[in-house]
Order: sequence, then C-alpha cells, then structure tokens
Amino acid sequence: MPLPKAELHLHIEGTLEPELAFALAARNGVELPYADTEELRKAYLFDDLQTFLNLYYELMAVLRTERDFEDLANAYLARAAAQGVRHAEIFFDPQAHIARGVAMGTVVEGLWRALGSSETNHGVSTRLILCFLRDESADSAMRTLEAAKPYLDRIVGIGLDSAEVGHPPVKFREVYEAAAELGLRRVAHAGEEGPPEYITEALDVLGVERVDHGLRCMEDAELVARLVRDRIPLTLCPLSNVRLRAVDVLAEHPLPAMLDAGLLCTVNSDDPAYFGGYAGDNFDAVRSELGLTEDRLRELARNSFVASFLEDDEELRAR
Ligand code: ES4
Ligand code: ZN
Repeated sequence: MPLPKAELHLHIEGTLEPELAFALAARNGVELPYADTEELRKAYLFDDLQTFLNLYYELMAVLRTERDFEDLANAYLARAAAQGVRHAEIFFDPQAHIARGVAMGTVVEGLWRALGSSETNHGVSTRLILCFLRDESADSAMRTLEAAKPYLDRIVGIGLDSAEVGHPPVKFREVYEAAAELGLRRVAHAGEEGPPEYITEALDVLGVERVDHGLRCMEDAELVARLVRDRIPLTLCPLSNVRLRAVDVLAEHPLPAMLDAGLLCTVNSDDPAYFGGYAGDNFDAVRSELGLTEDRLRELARNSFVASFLEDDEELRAR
C-alpha cells in the first residue's frame, strides 16, 4: 500500500499522456505535428523550463471540449489514486485555453465533471487553483480573474506559473490584491529558475501562503529562517527538477538538507506526463536516490495534508 498523501503541485495540462493526446486529436480532428506516440515521446528532449513549456502549450491544442477536460482529469485522478493520493489541489492554465478560443466555462465545467464526483469515483478529494501565466501581461491576468468570477464556487485559489525569470511576482500585485478581496487563497511558483528574491517578493507583495518549488531559498539563509519560522510550505517536485535541470541528478537534490533545516517540504509531481512520474513515483525516487528514512517519508506525507487547503476535519479524514 502506497503512503496516503496529498498532491499540491500538479498542472492538469501536464498530465496529458501521449496516448490521450492522440486520442483527443483524432476525436477533435486536430493535426499533431508528430506521426505517433513514439515520435512524440522523442520530442521530450527539453532540458530547461522554456523548451518544456513550448511542447506543453503545443499539445494543449487537442483540448477543445468539456468532455476533453473531463477525460483528462479522470485519467489523472485514476492514476493518482493508484499511487496513494487522497487529495489533489489541481492547477489549470485558463489563459492558454482562452487564447485558443476555448472558453473559461468549457475548461472549468469540464474539469468539474471529473472533480465533482472524484471522491465517489476515485476516493480523491480535490480543489482547483487558477494559475496566471506570468509571461503574459498583468492586464491579461486581471481579465482572466474577471472571467473566472461566475465559477468562484469551484476555485479555491490562484497561482502563478509559466516562464519565471524576467517576470517577478511584483508584476501581479494588483491581481493578487483583487483575488484576496474575493476570498481566494494565494500561492505562486517562485525560486524554481528564478532567484530567492522572487520568493521573498511572493511572500511580501503577493501575500502567498504556500510557495511552489521554492528550491532556491537555500541560497538565502535569512529567507530559510523566515520560511521555517512562519511554517510556509514548499511544494517541491523532485523529478521535475531533474528533467528541467534545476539539479544535475536526483542524488544531489537539496530535499534532505531542506528537511534538516526544518522547512515544511512536500513532494509533488508538477507535470507527470512529461517528467517521468506521478506523486508516488516522486516518493519512490526520493526514497531510493536520497536515502530518506521511512520516518522522513511519513513526515513528507503528513506535511502534504498540513500544507493543503483542507479544513481540519477534512484533513483528518483524508489521511
Ligand atoms: C510548469 Cl514546471 C512548471 N513551471 C512553471 N510553469 C509551469 N506550467 C506547467 N509546468
Ligand atoms: Zn509547476
């Protein structure tokens, strides 16, 4: 039995497996520039964030209808459940869909067809987090928040993703303020490729209560002390860090040092169809490559529930 765990850093578009991509392409009459799944797998040669993102956005072309988003989410939830995930907080990138003529309502209603029955069908409770693309303008983010207003009963919070360097958190100050006024929880990717200053800024300017990745906090001792003191969770993604070359090899991942420093770390999968594994695979990888003890692994699983947006009573039931 895999450890019961919560997944807190998961882009639903990053769960699109090549087989499903081709099935949806056929269903929607979309032409993919790859002959078959084997040729597509060969395109997974990225070794930095931008090269990965180019492929990630290209493949989204196959997602067109509510049913597509429903099928995508159901496929993820079934895989997650099989690896011990009991709760999933799921990012989605509406701007990447709206730009292709797919409406916010299609995306949210489609995902909700799967998420709304996930506890019954998969034994996985869920939350939805709307991510803004940080390489798009702040105006675009604000328009996206506006478009999400009819669906806020299905969205727990907001996040910030896509190309990090050159797009500091402060660019999104106003949209985070507006989201806070709407009662939305706030997280942001920071310190994946960007410097530790982006983590500090995400805390100070955006008021985030959880940091996605946050890996590069280790370059700033004062920041580490603050994250420890304030119990700010970090959603680490070890296999993602290897594939995108944030670390050279998994054996050199700073996770053990981060746990030793007292940071509230969690282990997540980011874009599992692209990075070689789902949540359980990430746990297995850090167990074998980083020599984490069973106690440390249990701590990581417990942290995932503590760091989640579940209420206390829901949290106890989930774990
Ligand atoms: C992402 Cl790994 C990663 N980083 C930033 N933005 C993303 N969107 C999807 N995966
Ligand atoms: Zn991510």
